[in-house]
Amino acid sequence: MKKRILAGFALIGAMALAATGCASGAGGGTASGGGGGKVITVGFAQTGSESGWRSANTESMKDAFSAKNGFKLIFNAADNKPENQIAAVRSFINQGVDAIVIAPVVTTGWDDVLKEAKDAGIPVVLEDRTIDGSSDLYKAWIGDDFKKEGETAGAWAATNLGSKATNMVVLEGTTGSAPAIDRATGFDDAIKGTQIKTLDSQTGNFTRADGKTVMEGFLQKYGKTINLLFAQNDDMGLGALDAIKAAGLTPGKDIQIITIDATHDGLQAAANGEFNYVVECNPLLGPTVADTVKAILAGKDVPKAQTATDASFTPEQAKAALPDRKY
Ligand code: GYE
Repeated sequence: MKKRILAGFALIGAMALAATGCASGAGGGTASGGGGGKVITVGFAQTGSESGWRSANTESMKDAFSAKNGFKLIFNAADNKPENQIAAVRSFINQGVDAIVIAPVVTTGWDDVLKEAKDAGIPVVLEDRTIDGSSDLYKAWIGDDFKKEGETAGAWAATNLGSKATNMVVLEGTTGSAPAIDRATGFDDAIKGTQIKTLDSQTGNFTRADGKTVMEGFLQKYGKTINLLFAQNDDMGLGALDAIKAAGLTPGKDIQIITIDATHDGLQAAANGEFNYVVECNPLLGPTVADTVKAILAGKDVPKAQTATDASFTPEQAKAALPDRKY
């Protein structure tokens, strides 16, 4: 059991996670759902449904927080609006849930509502995205290393394009979200001192539709001078493919493309030669989040941060990985 929980995760922090894996075995906690085989009620405040990554993450969470595993899940998708998400968390507090899990849309604005949860004695676990502010306000975070993903993407650009004059455009994720901030930092660090110049960088909100629209604008403005697109997720890159083709250019050749997520559709675009490099971001966080919630409610110590390990794919590697791709 322990091995399954930890597979693919690097534990940061000295405390080992001792989870039990079945609801009836999670006894010992004082929270109502923490023991004695009682159903554990969990409110999950998801960002929305902006991308293929998000669909895979929602599915993983719903599977892990299933009735079979001893949970009652109250699911909310905030349509990527911070105010909706905070309202959802407040409603979970009012309903007196046993635990709250949040995939924070943005990093800021969390202090008040997280204090309210703490005062109500409801533990909060963050999944996927991180927040700014005191780490006393939540018990644990489980997610991916966005800065490292950006660095991996930028290192590929630096190695393959950095020694010749290269004009890059960037499609950013949701403004103020941890992955948009940290992927940009990681990428920029990695291309420092190279000949890659950023012509423009705008948000495409992690969606295909906005990725296409913003890329159309870039193409109108900069035309054939663009050599490189860094899309901070697959979906924006996939939307941009339509814009690039409509402009009579060949994606992957006239404009090299780097994306992050490595969903099935992203890897397919790489296998087709349209994406040149794809960095993985593992969305299958549900089992680790569910086991962490159970451990907290059972009064056990849990690591403050658990980070998934992420691979990266050239077109050849994407071709090889596709048949077994789970999302
Ligand atoms: O990369 C993007 C999604 O927070 C890591 O959010 C996640 C990001 C992911 O919409 O596709």
